[in-house]
Amino acid sequence: MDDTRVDVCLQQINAALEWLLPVCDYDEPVVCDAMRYSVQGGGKRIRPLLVLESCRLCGGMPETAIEAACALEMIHSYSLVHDDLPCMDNDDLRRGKPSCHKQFGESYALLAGDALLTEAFYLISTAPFAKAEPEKALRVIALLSAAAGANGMIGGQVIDLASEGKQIPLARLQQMDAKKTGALIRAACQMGAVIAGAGDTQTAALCAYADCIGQAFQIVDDILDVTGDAAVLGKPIGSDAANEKSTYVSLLGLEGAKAQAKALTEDAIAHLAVFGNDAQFLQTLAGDLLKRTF
Ligand code: GRG
Repeated sequence: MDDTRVDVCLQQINAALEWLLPVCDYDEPVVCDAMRYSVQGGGKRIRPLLVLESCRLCGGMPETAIEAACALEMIHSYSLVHDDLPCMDNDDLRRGKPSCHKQFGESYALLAGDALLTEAFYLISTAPFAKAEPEKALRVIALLSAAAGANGMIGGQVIDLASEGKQIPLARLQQMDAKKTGALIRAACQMGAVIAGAGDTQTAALCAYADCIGQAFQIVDDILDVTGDAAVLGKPIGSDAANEKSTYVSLLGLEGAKAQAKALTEDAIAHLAVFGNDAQFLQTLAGDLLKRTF
């Protein structure tokens, strides 16, 4: 990928998150500190990158989508904070640092996650693009809330919890991951498209691209849990096997999972054909996600 362009986008996202996260207006800043700690903890920023680039690719100005991009990253961060809690995965490490509840305690981690989710929607509803074009903001809010909600990301987590200690078939694993991982990735592309005022063909192509990279992303996650380097990943490996979880690796074998991720990445890139030569950023992003080591 054009490293300079990615670096510029990442700097914009990180700077925007810094000033868009709420500042505490009373004398107990612990939850605001926990929110900042969790959001600014070294994530890859894939979802906000997808929002900004989808917007640009559909003819919009990426700057108009920055609040929506940051809101999505806040929701992603909340999901990680809650996922690490003792009542969920009970993970002590996230991105190589103590997880939020290890650093701030369970009660404050719970509240920080709740606040990140709530503030995300405040951010979109008060963004400049929402004031200029409120109907677009309503569509973005509907997309994001559906993707994060009971039939989206939360639904994926429910299937995950209900599958504990069981072997599940491939179709069930795909359904779980389409919700748990895929829904926010698809929403990222859709949100960028809506803000740009994209037509149906562009939106459909971006959704198809997102669905392919979303599934490939989860397959690579499963592969890294077997072959990854714990120091690079920032968390221990082997947890899926230790918990006897069905994964793409357990169901397809390591080589089968790698082949599936590669095929999905190629399909993702093919779906970008409608954008011609302008889609290089998203093409390269798909390839980079396939090769990622963390
Ligand atoms: C809200 C209770 C509650 C649970 C949410 C979806 C979910 C449940 C938790 C997310 C945890 C998880 C492992 C989801 C799978 C998707 C995934 C691989 C997330 C990691 O995303 P990256 O790699 O993270 O983009 P970084 O650290 O780069 O931001």
